[in-house]
Amino acid sequence: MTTLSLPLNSVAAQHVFAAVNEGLLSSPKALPAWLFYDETGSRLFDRITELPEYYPTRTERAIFAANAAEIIALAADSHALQIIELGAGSCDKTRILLQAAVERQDTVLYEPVDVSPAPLEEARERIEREIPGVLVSPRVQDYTRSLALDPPLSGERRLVLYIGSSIGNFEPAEAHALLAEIRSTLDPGDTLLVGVDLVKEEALLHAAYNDEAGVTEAFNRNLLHRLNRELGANFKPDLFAHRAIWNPQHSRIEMHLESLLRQIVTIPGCHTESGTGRDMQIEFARGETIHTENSYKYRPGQTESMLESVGFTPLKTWTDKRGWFAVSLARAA
Ligand code: AVJ
Repeated sequence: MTTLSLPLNSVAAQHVFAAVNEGLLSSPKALPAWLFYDETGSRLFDRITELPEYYPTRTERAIFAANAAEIIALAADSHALQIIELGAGSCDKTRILLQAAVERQDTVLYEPVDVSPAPLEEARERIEREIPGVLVSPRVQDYTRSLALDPPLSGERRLVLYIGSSIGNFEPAEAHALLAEIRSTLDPGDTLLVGVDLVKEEALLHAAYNDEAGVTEAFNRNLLHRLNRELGANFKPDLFAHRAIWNPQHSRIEMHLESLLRQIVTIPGCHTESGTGRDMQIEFARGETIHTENSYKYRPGQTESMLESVGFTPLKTWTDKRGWFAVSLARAA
């Protein structure tokens, strides 16, 4: 029996261990999508957003570019705005909205929240250099576990950004609960901007998650590399194939890692709340998969009704010409 004590000293590693303990010892095997975003994974995701096949990021950015002034004006409702972003990552598209906000008011407080610290730090440096007037106050936090927002500065209204189709990772009931949680932390008058990817032709969806260059494949497999790095597991990532398939019943792209043969993987034990200290032996049948992500695609109007059901009043929805992506603004009622 090997007992790993060093890497698991951090709370973060224990969080990873707990997720693995829960997801790989159950059947079917699954891991939560937040595990993708270590430093390597965040960089791979940034490369995904630039792939020719991956339309969501550039489509949402175009919607912001065309409508930023209107979005900000509607959200502000003649007050000053403070902007909070959940799952901010590299904050790239947000800069368009921040630019529009500083054009209306001299200074804007911007609080990006993300589980990955490195992209947040880079974004802070870049935004403060490129958009004078924006004060960036990053927060490393898993907003799905706790969403304690600071109270607004007096007289200011908060605009929460939940963009990039991040909500697509959640099952409908979880998405609903998360929006309800966001609503409960806001005051009447505050607003929420949600970006969702829309249902479209299957070939387009399939290509976006099965790119020619193999970046999505690397992003998916990085999860196993991460478990090797952080938990001392002995996954051979090449023995798992990237699978991304459209599930029409659930209106979602599913990503899986499929074991190419029968194999047993060992994860050293650890003494934590969820660990017994004994090594974990994980057996994979040939063809068995680890379900690593769901990416739900919405139908027009669906976001608005969900927002309404948790106490928001939908104000306006913007889409692109092809109807591929939608951005909805709603006010806390
Ligand atoms: C960051 C959740 C919006 O679902 O499209 C990209 C993540 N996964 N390629 C998405 C992702 C594979 C992405 N989200």
